[in-house]
Amino acid sequence: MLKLIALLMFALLTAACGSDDATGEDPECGANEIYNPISGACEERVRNANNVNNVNNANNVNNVNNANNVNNSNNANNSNNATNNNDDEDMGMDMPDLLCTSDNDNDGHIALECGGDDCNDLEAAQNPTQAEICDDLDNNCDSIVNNGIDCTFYAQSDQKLYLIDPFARSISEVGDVPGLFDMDTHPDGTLYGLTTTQLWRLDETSMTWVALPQPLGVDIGTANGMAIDSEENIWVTSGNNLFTVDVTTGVATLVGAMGGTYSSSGDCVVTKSDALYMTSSHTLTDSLVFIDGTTGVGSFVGTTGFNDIWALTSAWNTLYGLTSSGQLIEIDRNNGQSTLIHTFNGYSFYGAASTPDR
Ligand SMILES: [Ca+2]
Ligand SMILES: [Ca+2]
Ligand SMILES: [Ca+2]
Ligand SMILES: [Ca+2]
Repeated sequence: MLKLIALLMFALLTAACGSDDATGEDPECGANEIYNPISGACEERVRNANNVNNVNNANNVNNVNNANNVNNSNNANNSNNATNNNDDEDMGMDMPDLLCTSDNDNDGHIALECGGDDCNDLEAAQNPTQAEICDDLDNNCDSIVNNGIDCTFYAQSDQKLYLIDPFARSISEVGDVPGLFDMDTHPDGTLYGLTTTQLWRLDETSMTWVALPQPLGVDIGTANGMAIDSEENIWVTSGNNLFTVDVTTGVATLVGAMGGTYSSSGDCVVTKSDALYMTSSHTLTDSLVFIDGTTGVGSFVGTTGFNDIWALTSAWNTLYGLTSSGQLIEIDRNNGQSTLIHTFNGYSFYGAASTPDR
């Protein structure tokens, strides 16, 4: 009896295991057959494609194949790109390639967007081998304009000394001045300043102004313009007259009258080629006047469109003017026509000075 019960349990277990056979394999099925637990019979394996699991597997296989196909497709494209950039079918890549074949500004550098290193292929003064200079450009293509160089000149009110960067449109106060009407830089780098009766020089060590041994010595009236050329001549304009001042003694000498109705409005300046100019208030707006340093005779150049240009300086091949109302302007020395660069609100400029190397 016990044995019969045991045999019945064995039969039941065997039947249970057979129905739960995860693999569907049956040792009595043929090599190309698989046991179907639902029908309870062996069936050809090909028919098992209908089995839900097998269908999923087949889909998975298809998906993998599809994924591979996509990759293969990409690989094929990559291969095409690597071997043939001028493939006619790849229009998106062709346009920059054509541009890349030329150096538009002829500075020897291909444009950045074409794989070169020229940050501006339309400006020859900009490329990685260009030295940074004082202008409005990032010459060396490191994304910073005028970095690593000093692009300032001196400017003054009647009491304060400033440094102005005309490219950054910035101003900073660096010291005091003793009521100067104007100033300029000597070729040796010393800054000289002028009052109506005295020449001064700046001791840069102590940042204090020192009066020259003697007063100007002659009545120069309301002298308001001063400039120093490369031969150490100090020029002073006052009304309609031109003077020179001895840099050692500080004594002034009359050169001559300018003639006409010219009247120094606030400053004179020498260019790097020692041409002497001043602004004159004899016209509705200030004019630019050329002065012959030998005779003192003036020649009208043109009107500026600005009033009270009390400071002039020549730097970086540009003639700058500053007005009593804080305007920074650029003056065309050929015709006097001027453009506003920036207004420093709250400032009143009396003089300006650059250095000889500018
Ligand atoms: Ca270029
Ligand atoms: Ca360039
Ligand atoms: Ca730069
Ligand atoms: Ca620059």
